Amino acid sequence: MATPTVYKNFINGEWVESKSGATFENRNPADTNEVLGVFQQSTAEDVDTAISAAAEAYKKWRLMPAPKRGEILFKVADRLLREKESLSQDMTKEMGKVIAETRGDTQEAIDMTFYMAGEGRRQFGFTTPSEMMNKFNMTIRQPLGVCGFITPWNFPMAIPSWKMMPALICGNTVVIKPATDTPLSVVNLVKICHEEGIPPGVVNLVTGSGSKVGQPLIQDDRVKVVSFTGSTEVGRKVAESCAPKFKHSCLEMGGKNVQIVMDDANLDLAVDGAIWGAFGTTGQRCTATSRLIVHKDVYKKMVDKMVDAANKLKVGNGLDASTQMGPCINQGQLDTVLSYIEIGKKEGAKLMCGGEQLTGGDYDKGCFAKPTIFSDVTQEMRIWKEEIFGPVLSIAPFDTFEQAIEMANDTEYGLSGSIYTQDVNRAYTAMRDVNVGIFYVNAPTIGAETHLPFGGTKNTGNGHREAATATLEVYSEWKSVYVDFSGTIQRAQIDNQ
Ligand code: UN1
Repeated sequence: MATPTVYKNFINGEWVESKSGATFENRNPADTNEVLGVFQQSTAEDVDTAISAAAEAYKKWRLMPAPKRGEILFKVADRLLREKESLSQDMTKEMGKVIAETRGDTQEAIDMTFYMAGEGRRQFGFTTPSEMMNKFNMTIRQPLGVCGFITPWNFPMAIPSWKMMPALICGNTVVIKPATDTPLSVVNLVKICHEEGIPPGVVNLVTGSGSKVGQPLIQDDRVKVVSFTGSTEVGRKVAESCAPKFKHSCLEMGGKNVQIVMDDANLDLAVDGAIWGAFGTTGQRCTATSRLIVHKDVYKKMVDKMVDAANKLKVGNGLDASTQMGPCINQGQLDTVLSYIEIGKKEGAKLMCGGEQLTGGDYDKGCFAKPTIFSDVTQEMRIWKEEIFGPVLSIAPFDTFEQAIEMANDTEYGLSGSIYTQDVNRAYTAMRDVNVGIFYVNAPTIGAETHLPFGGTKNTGNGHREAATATLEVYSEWKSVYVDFSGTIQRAQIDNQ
């Protein structure tokens, strides 16, 4: 077997080894014998060097006119577009999701980069009349400094781009720690940023574990903004470590997303939506559909159709274009999925299909689970309440529309929700009353677009949004500017009485 490529950290415009001398392997979850590369097992010392580089580079980068920063991002976006296929192939190998989906992930990064490049000529503030004579008022956005990013493995390039591109266009510099399961996609992204003209020190990459790299990154006083995507449990710790310093943090965490199916819904469309929402990305999206609630009059029919469709899904290596669902990201995640299946069974939910690991032949090389459906799930069950992050769907019946809304909101999370109905009044009522950050009518819970705010209510987030112009609030602060050209002292609230 060929010796695997060694990938380095990227600090101050150079590829460098970790001072630790230690490395870790990145393996393909569809074939764990395949090592995709060896990455740096970095430590606090490497993080410190990267933050110093970012802090130094900030002095110049913040002063580069934003449209010029945008010109560089346009080049980055264009290059991502040209290399979309190879980037997506790399991503499927390290993450496992099917090639059509990794193309979508790369496309999401392209969209975000083009979008934020355009923000170089916007980032609008406003002017407003002063309450005094001969005085001019306006607002401008200002960057904050070094941003520290901890990014997940389920969207290996899209989510890093959601954080990096707005941070850069606002004039901040970046240190990113990618998930240990998917560092290659971030190496690829950072390499392109560098080669297309992002100056040394503006974007830095340090690979390694949460405890040795993530923690020192978020605790460093020179890091002014922390953006994290991952579990609610870890997000809470990130928030706690940012709080004493009043460090800004943008947290994008768990979901337990619901699809409501009314009795008047187009059932086949609802089935397509729920299958894609639940089993797309092997259920490993924060927006994945994990609860399907169905009006009692169409419940049996819907459950039967769902089971039929789930049983037909072709599970396998994502590089095969005919595969519809890839593996779980790693053995640990597969174990979590299998343990939730046991929990569901013990709690008395009805296992309708799946319910086990896929074995035999090539399946034995990877971390494959069968698409799993439980019906008759009740609101006390753990599989109703807890985020599983795998191909496990819970289905439950409801009686009235009001009950459906109550059930939809019966969760600690609030990321995404959806309703299938032909009744416009119910669609709008659900749109208003389901407590989530993203809502769909006659569409699945997954599939957000980059120019709309992305994020959730309750334990899903801390009030911030990623994507769209909403994310500029994370990466810039408002400065209100007053210019007095009266030549006299004018006292607000006093001299204008
Ligand atoms: C995530 O699951 O972490 O809306 C992100 C979607 C994708 C992004 C999901 N565009 O499903």
